[in-house]
Amino acid sequence: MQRIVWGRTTSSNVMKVLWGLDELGLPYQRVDAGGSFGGTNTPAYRAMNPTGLVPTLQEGDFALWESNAILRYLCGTHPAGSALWPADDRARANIDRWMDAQQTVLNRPMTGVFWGLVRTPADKRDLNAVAAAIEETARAWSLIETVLRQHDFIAGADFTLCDIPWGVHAHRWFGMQYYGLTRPDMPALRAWYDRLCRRPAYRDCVLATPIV
Ligand SMILES: N[C@@H](CCC(=O)N[C@@H](CS)C(=O)NCC(=O)O)C(=O)O
Repeated sequence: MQRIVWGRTTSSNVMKVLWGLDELGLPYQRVDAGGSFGGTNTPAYRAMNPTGLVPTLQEGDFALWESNAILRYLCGTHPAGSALWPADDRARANIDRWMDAQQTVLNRPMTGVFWGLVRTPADKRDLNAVAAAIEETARAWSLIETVLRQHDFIAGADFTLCDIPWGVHAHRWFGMQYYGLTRPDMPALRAWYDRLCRRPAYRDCVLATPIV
């Protein structure tokens, strides 16, 4: 069965799905969509994904949107997924909780930092607003710093599904140009990011894409 990921590689939410597919060793085709590629406002695309956003996963006549739901679906339907998303209820709930927190706690302030620094033209850049967003984003990252002081990955000793949503944003957090603005030092977070950088799938699906 043909598996298609709709979405541009520069989208953090698309990166999550590509990284997850690579970790699971699942083949797929990718079709550029969203951003300057467009294509997300057509009736055919909206029938698959009524939000008009990316990514969308398509497998035959089945289509799924919401990046974290796609990651869980991929793990749930493939044997290798049990290492990343174990069946044990409490282990799984812990992973799901951290995945949700990326969307509910990190995403909004992190978007403020990323758009303020990267996707805003230099003459319109508001460094005071970005500094406030950095402060709020750092509070979100400090949740991760706390658990990473106890173990190598977010949910425990091993890499699991919840490292993916946060890991995509870690590359931006460490890789953006800050124009003199500072971030608090978080050594456990940095060590975890360095650990992720040694994973081939992270290198191919996240590090290889410019922060734009
Ligand atoms: N909660 C959704 C958010 C999807 C989303 O906001 N996607 C952005 C890219 S990261 C998008 O489609 N932006 C418009 C576009 O690229 O055309 C998810 O996790 O999949």
